[in-house]
Amino acid sequence: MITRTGECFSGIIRSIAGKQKLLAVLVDPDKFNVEEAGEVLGNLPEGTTHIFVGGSTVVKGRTCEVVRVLKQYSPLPVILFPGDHNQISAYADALLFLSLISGRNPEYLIEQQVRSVQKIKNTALEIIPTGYILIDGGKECAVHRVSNTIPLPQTDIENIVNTALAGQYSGKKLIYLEAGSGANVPVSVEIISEVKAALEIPLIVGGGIRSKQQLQKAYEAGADLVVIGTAFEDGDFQH
Ligand code: 1GP
Repeated sequence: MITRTGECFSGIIRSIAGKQKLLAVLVDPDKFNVEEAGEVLGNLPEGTTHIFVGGSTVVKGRTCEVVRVLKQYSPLPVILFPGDHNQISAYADALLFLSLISGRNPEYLIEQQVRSVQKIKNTALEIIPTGYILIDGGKECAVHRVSNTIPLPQTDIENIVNTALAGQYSGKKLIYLEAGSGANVPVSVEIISEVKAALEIPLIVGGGIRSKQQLQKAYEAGADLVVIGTAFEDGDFQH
């Protein structure tokens, strides 16, 4: 019998209760140079609390290699944020068990999840059920292309709030509002604040956040955890 600790999720809950905002840097395994891991991780933005690992399309086996190196160089929790069932590594601390609940494609609502079970069931990975909501970030993003689902328009706030609540009512432990990697426009503060006001579970926001001002605005609107990928890769968020 495998024991799953639940430490990552309880840590998130504790931080929120203590009014601490959380920051995850997203590592795309295909773009991460393991030879430079020490240097890259030495440049994490101030206040980084988590490392997320994932990409829309990743070469098979690459995630495991990258996660092992990240664990070697960093004490931070490493959480899988997989684009598909091949991006699962037992060396990570936790897995965002994502369902793309803004879309209606069964492949990303349940098929990928069923296919991942063989890879998860004999590991001690902490599994965190997460409702993943794709929102229009002003340009076609990889999630849109790969999942073949249409992002929700930023103007349709009621539908976004209802989708987040449907996720909570279905037992998700986190909701992730995603504008897409490299989005032109991040999720608006209006959306973040309305979703946050309706939800009782933690809220993650990512996609297109490129400056400290945007990060601060997302926190002030109610994001509990913000994810930064492209801006960190481009050196905008290094300290
Ligand atoms: C993408 O939300 C993340 O899944 C991060 O997006 O690369 O735009 O920071 P960026």
